[in-house]
Amino acid sequence: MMMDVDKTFVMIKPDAVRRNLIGKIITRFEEAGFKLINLKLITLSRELASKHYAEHKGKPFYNDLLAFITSGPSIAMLLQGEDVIKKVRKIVGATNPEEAQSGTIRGDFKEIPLKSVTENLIHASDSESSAKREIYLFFENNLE
Ligand code: IDP
Ligand code: MG
Repeated sequence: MMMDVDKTFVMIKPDAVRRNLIGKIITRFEEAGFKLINLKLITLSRELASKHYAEHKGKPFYNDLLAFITSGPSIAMLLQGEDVIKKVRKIVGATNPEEAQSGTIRGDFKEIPLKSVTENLIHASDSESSAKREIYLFFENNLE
């Protein structure tokens, strides 16, 4: 099965959806020149969440992470463009919003005071292999 490597999986997490930040976040990716090629609003089941975050199973934050990510709707999307995986990770910013630079999504939209590292607004695939896996999990039909 071949896949275009210039695609990545991004998910606007439930905290950002609750705070009405969907439009502002998508705007950042459009202004960076990336194409939105698929999008859906989805409340993750416990089963899907545990597949998505399988690499974190057993970590101290794992249970909180699953409770949070299933706590309300998320926006799952597929972005396409040159070097999109790496560039999108830069636009997203550091995992811990406290460490995220201004100009990044996590840096600019973090809640002050910070609630937790878990509620960090957005997910983006971190490598070609995770992009492939995550696209398959959420948008099976877009794997080619
Ligand atoms: P990433 O989302 O920047 O790729 P990962 O290390 O893959 O970061 O962690 C997945 C998610 O788990 C993070 O986005 C965040 O929601 C949560 N998380 C990661 N590290 C911590 C932590 O130390 N405390 C609480 N939650 C964390
Ligand atoms: Mg990650």
